[in-house]
Amino acid sequence: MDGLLSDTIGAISTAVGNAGISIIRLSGPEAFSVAAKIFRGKGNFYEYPSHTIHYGKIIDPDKNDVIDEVLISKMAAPRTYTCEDTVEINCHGGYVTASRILDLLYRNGIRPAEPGEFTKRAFLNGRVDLTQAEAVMDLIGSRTEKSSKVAVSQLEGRLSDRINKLRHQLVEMLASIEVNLDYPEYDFEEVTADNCIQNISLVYNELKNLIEGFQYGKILREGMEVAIIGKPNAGKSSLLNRLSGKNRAIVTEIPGTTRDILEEYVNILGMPIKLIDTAGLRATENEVEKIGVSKAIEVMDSSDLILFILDADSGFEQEDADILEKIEKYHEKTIYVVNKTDKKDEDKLNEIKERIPEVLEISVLEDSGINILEKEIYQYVNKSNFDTDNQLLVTNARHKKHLQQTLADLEKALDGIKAGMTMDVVSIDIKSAAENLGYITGHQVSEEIVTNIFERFCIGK
Ligand SMILES: Nc1nc2c(ncn2[C@@H]2O[C@H](COP(=O)(O)OP(=O)(O)OP(=O)(O)O)[C@@H](O)[C@H]2O)c(=O)[nH]1
Ligand SMILES: [Mg+2]
Repeated sequence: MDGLLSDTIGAISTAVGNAGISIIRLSGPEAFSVAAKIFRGKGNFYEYPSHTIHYGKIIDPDKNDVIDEVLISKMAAPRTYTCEDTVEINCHGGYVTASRILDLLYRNGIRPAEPGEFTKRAFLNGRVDLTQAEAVMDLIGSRTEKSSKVAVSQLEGRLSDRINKLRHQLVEMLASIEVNLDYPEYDFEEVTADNCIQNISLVYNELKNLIEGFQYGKILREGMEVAIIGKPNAGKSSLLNRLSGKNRAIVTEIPGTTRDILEEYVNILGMPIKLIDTAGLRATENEVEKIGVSKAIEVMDSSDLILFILDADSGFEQEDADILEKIEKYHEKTIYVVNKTDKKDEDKLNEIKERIPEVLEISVLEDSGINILEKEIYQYVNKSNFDTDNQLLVTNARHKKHLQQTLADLEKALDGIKAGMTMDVVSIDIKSAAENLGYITGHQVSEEIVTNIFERFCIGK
């Protein structure tokens, strides 16, 4: 057996903290012998059938101390998460009990699992591929139902199936080229420039579609970034507090209250949104405020959507005109909102409506118009024609990078064929493309990448 997998690992698999129960998981060749040593229940642990659960006690064999009453599950390789012998101990929750059991296990030859090591073993033992392993991580981190749906679909291997199919097409093409070159005496079907271009283009277009879905996938995974922009005192922080349901930002009637960028994750109609509150935009001499203003301008550029907040209490002012000018180039990704419509000063409101006809009227104070704003934000994300339930989405930056490299390789191959290069030269680029696709699913992957990916897992998974 691989040296890396010959030891037995253990960790608390449930969240750290006070809870009804905690689950400690062991995986590896010594899992059963160590469990047998510290568990006292009815009968002999070794004789329990696989995939059964048993009541008993965890005893420190050195001191004969009872540590906890537990339920223990025994699962024999290979039908387990890691494909190795696995034991799960359901003990009472709370950090102290679980830590005492863990400590006992470590004293008896179990090694503490590194973050993601259980899933890494599942990968190294061939039970899941890399995209599936990464999906486990996404699932743990998903903030909404939609993003967890995408992760589950990757966990089921849909993305890997597609990538493998495309990779297989390239490998077949390589094989045909090689057969043609190496065995000209045999009567194989000739690989012509035309059918090569055709085959490569098919793969190329499919990859392109996958990459185009990335931006939307990223929004689902990490949350769409929505920046709240406007002049001081318009009610930006009040809106952040209202949408997040928390008293997150300081709100005062003093213009220039918010100085720094504030971020808060909110869930709008099932969509993860990263709301960003910013400093009110105005010309200022105050050094701190100046930095805040320039940060707000940066955020305008990087965010996926801007909410430009105007103020019905003050009407349309020079500061609004200045912002309007700055925001013009982001018109496509801006929702215009006028707050404080409870003030009922029709003239001032009309002043704003004249300048910005399509402005959404809200009052954070009276909680009016907020639902409509939430719907608009939601619709903005969904106006891209993505059917999240059925569309295969690339959500992971690592996958996207390799897809882009594959595309570049295929472009080179296509250019080469068109420039009349010989097939053995062209096949170098096709081979590189196939390799790049292999990196995504881990069919060809260096230890370095594997380690890098699994380090980001939480311990116990
Ligand atoms: N009447 C009324 N007052 C509001 C409304 N929303 C916010 N305010 C008040 O407007 C003032 C400014 O609110 P903030 O949320 O701090 O405004 P801001 O845009 O974050 O201001 P800066 O951080 O200074 O840029 C506070 O006194 C709020 O209570 C509203 O809908 N109606
Ligand atoms: Mg503020």
